[in-house]
Amino acid sequence: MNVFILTGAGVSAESGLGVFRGPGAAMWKRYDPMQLATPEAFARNPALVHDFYNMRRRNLIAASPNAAHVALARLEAQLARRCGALTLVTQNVDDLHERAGSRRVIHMHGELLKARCASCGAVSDRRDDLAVDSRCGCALRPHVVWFGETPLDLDEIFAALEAADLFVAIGTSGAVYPAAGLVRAARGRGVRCCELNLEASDNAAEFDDRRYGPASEIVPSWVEEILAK
Ligand code: BJW
Repeated sequence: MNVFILTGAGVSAESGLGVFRGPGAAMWKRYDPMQLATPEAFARNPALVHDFYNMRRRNLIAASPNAAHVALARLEAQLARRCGALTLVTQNVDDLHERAGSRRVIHMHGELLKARCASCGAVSDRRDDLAVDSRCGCALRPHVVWFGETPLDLDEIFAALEAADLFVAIGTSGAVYPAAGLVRAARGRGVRCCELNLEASDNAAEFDDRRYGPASEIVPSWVEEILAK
C-alpha cells in the first residue's frame, strides 16, 4: 500500500509548538502574518521578522516529538518492510518528524533550522539566531515559504500523489493553498481520503473518513489499525 500523509501544525501542537489557526492558536493573534510571513514584510522590517523566527527556532530546539510523530515514523518503517511506502509531506517547518525517526520528509513550507541566502539561494543549516547582518556573502533569510512564494518540491509531491492508494491529512486546517487542494487532487484520482484532526477542518467535507481528537491519541491508534490490516 502507498500511503500519502500531509501533516500540519496540529501534529506538533502537543509538543508545545503553536498552531496558526483554530483551537489553541495564539501565534497569529499576537503577530500579524502580513507583518511577518511575507517577502514584503521581510524587505520592510527584516529585524522584526528575524526576531519572530529566532523565537520560534529557540522553541523548536527545546521541543520534543510526541506520540503522533513517533507513530508516523513506525508506519514508514513497517510499510517499507511490507513492500509498501509512505510519503510524508509536512507543512511544518519543525524537524520533529525527523527526530521521531521518519527517514523521508518533504517540507513543502521549508525548514526553520535552515537559512537561505536571499541572493544566490544557497541553503545552510542554522540553529542559532539570524540577524540583519548575518551573511553568506549576502543577506540570509529564514528558509521558510512565505505567502505569495512557491511551495517547495511540488513536482515530487504531485508525483507521489499519483502513486497513492490512501490520502491522510493530519492536524491541518485546510486554509492554506496549494496544500489544502491536495485532498481534492487525490479524490479526483478516486483515492480514499481520511482526516485526523482535533476538529473539522475547512475542507472536512472532502474526506471519506474523519476522526477527531488530539493527534497524540488518534494518530497512534489509526496507525495500529492500518498495520493490522
Ligand atoms: C490539532 C491539534 C491537536 C490543533 N491534534 N490537531 C485566496 C484563495 C486561495 C489561495 C489564496 C488566496 N489568496 C492567497 C492565496 C494563496 C496563499 C493562501 O493559501 N492563502 C490563504 C491564507 C488563503 N498561499 C500561498 O501564498 C502559498 N503559495 C502559493 O500559493 O504560491 C502560488 C503557487 C501555487 C501552486 C503552485 C505554484 C505556485 C504559500 C503558502 C505559505 C504558507 N506559509 C506559512 C508560514 C510558513 C513559515 C512559518 O511557519 O512561519 O505556513 S503560513 C502557515 O499556514 C504555515 C503553515 O504551514 C500553513 C498551514 O497551516 P496548518 O499547518 O494547516 O496549521 P493551522 O494552524 O492553520 O491549523 C492547525 C490545525 O491543527 C487545525 O485544524 C486544528 O484543529 C488542528 N489541531 N491542535 C490534532 N492537538
